[in-house]
Amino acid sequence: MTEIEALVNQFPDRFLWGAATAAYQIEGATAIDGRKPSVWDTFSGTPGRVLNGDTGEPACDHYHRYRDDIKLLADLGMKHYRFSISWCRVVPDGRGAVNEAGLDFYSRLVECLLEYGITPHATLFHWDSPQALEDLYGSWRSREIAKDFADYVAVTVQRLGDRITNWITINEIPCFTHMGYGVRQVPPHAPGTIVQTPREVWQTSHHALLAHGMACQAIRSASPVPCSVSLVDNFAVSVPLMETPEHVSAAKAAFPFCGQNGGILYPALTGAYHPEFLQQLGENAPEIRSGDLEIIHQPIDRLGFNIYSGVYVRSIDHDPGYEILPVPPTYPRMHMPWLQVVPDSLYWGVRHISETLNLPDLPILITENGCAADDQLQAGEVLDSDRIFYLRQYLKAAQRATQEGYPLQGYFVWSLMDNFEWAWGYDRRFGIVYVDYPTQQRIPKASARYYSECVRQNRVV
Ligand code: GCO
Repeated sequence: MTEIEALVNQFPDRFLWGAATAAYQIEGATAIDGRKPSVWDTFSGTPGRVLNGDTGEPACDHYHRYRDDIKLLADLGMKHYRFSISWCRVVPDGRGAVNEAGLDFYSRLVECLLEYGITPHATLFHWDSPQALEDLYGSWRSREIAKDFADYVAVTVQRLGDRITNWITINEIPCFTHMGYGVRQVPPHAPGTIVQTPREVWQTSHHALLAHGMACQAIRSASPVPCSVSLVDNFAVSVPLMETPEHVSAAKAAFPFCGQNGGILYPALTGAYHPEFLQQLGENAPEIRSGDLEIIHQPIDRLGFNIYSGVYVRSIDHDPGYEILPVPPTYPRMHMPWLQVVPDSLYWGVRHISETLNLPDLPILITENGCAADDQLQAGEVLDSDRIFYLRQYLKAAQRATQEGYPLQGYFVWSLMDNFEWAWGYDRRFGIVYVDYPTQQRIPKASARYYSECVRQNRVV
């Protein structure tokens, strides 16, 4: 390595490296040991909802193969692992009776991670809400879900909190609310409920914010030891078309108005919906009861940032002073319609938290970054140079953020292995490890070797 390479590509000491997965996407075993259906079982079991009729069964059969998968993680040199706990394994009806067999599974999983010296980071909700609560009160449409979620969280943390000290309340509120409920259209994500007004959709994300806040309180009171509490969001990132002062200002001005940022990230991190954003929502704004924002705005120890792509913004000389640019047809993208390659989105996402939201001391973890590629298994190998290209660019953006002193503390690749990619079923592969579904064989792709080497050297290779 030349001196320049060392300087340019090195991550700080103690940078945390890992891989991420989620319960419904890998576990399978959907109907054993007391687990009851989640909304994703119902959704994927409904013809026409998921590509090729794929369901969460058997996924990667991780429920039975977790020991081998953790050994694989260790072989790849991972020191951190982000996974999710399935609410409907632990409290199968969503409220009430606790299922010991469900908790036991996660207990065994954590034991195994610790045996290999891998630190667990547990997400308490990654979209698989109990179907029973959908039947009872329409899950996220009801305020009641926040309390039920907090109760499940308390039980889980009481039981596992001696060994798990990195907790994530909820993964990506925009996806299971704004993509799970739609106005006069079939929403692509579970529960897939068609509602009448955007206000009803905003109400579901407001309830999810409340659930996050109450879960933070539940974790802190239930944990037997000091722990770290995070929210994971996939906030939309405005990237300046050029790094000149006027375009940077435009990107900052646009940030609250990108995606749902002003109505999800802002209340969670600042304790208020972004005022102009709320004004723009007008009659579509959710009902916000007095005291809600205090509950929502809990102190968190870190922000988890899931980043795949971003939007370019330029400065314009008339109101509102910025323009969010459309994506040109030939813009490079990976194997998903929405997956434009915008490596700078990682850097700018981190910087927006520090500067645009003015939270320079809030540590950030990249809790997901990765891509789908049209992987070909040939002669026992997957030579996914396209995924390596993607990862290298994003890792360079991460390294830049650390070098400039932004509090980016770690990176988890999405995903450890190919898995159930929601409405796309098994058709799209995001893993650094190939899963041959008929045999359940795991085959590390070239990108797994690549990533493993970055981890080993603590730099972009
Ligand atoms: C996400 C999800 C993952 C997806 C990944 C690729 O948090 O969006 O956490 O479950 O599989 O993002 O789409």
